[in-house]
Amino acid sequence: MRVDVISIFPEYFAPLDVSLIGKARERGILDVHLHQLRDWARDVHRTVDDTPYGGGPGMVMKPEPWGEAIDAVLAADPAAQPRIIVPTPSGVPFTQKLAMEYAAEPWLLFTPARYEGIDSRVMAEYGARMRVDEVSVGDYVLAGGEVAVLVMVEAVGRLLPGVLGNAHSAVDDSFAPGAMENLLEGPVYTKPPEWRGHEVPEILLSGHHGKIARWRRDEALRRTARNRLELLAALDPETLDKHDRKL
Ligand code: 6GU
Repeated sequence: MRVDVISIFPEYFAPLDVSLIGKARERGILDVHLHQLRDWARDVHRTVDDTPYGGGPGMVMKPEPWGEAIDAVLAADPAAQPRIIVPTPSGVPFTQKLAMEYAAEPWLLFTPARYEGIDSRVMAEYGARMRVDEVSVGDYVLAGGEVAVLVMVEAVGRLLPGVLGNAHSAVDDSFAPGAMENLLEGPVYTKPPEWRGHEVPEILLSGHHGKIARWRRDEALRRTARNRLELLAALDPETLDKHDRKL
């Protein structure tokens, strides 16, 4: 998968050199291209923002540098088109489902903004020619979209074939389609069996796979009810019944 990021802070993406994503890049599974938006500014000060039409606080990112930067990225492969992802707190929620959708794309282009966001005509221009998603990573406001891009690249990158080893699989993840759809994972334990007076639940030491599976599912349901009641409410009763009848 190719990933392009246009930002006024390309140095924000140093973490993509590290760990799982860093390895995926070394192995050629993920091809990341970072671009400095200011390279496409026209004036000596390399200005990328201006005051908002209609008044109000803050600054808005000018359309011209974004247009030229995006055109330059698109020219890297005229035979293909990336899915353009515009991080914004006003966007649709980024979910595991969307991460899986992005993981199936050959090319993603992220356009993280600073200030009050990008002049909306940029999204209109490219939205008329290709898929442009305005996406939010949660109901809070970040100083810019860069960290949101790190979140999305990590969530998508770990789903690419060959990135996760057998040691950890995406199948049992919270939110994974299937049995864990809309459920949070329960607690996990490792050795020693007793630590500072806290014991590992006995069932996990029993070797009884059927009972362990039932216990894990109960814990997942319990944690979901406690932390995310709205997820439990959204569970399809048929799905719930199907996976629970098996245990
Ligand atoms: Cl994608 N950007 C910013 N600036 N703030 C956010 C966000 C994105 N998602 C949640 N808050």
